[in-house]
Amino acid sequence: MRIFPLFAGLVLAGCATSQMDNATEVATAKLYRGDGSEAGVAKLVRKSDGISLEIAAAAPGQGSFGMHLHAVGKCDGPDFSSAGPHWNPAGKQHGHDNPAGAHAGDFPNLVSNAEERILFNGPVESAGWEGEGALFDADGVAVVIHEKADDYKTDPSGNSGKRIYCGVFTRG
Ligand SMILES: [Cu+2]
Repeated sequence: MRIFPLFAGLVLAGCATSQMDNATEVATAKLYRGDGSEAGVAKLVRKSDGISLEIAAAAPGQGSFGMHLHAVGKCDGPDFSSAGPHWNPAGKQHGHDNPAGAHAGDFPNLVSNAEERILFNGPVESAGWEGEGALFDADGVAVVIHEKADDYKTDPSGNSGKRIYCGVFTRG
């Protein structure tokens, strides 16, 4: 009988922990073209098993398009240079095919589908959510989609050309 209170305590502790772990936080970004029109939406979703990035947007055309998280949550058109370089808290070079890579903000190319949409859902590797060096640091974070495919190796931008969509993530 003496084991029961201990067991109950463990169960309660387990519940409290799993409720915290299950708390989902979502940050949303409307994607804008350089002319100010809306192209779609992006989400950063934080769950107990990590952070993921979701994209649902009109395709800019047929083909593949580079996509990255950029270091500054600011999307001033038409060129979106205000979003700064790729999000890179670890100070690496660009690209998963680069021996000195990759940026934490590097992602696979988006590919337009038969409905002329671009859809993506994938993990944000080794990312913190909030604070210095995390996604939501003092200057925030943006997602940028480029006019060309990322070659996954050319530093610093994967030779992916102009920035054609940009979105600033807002929490809550
Ligand atoms: Cu980019």
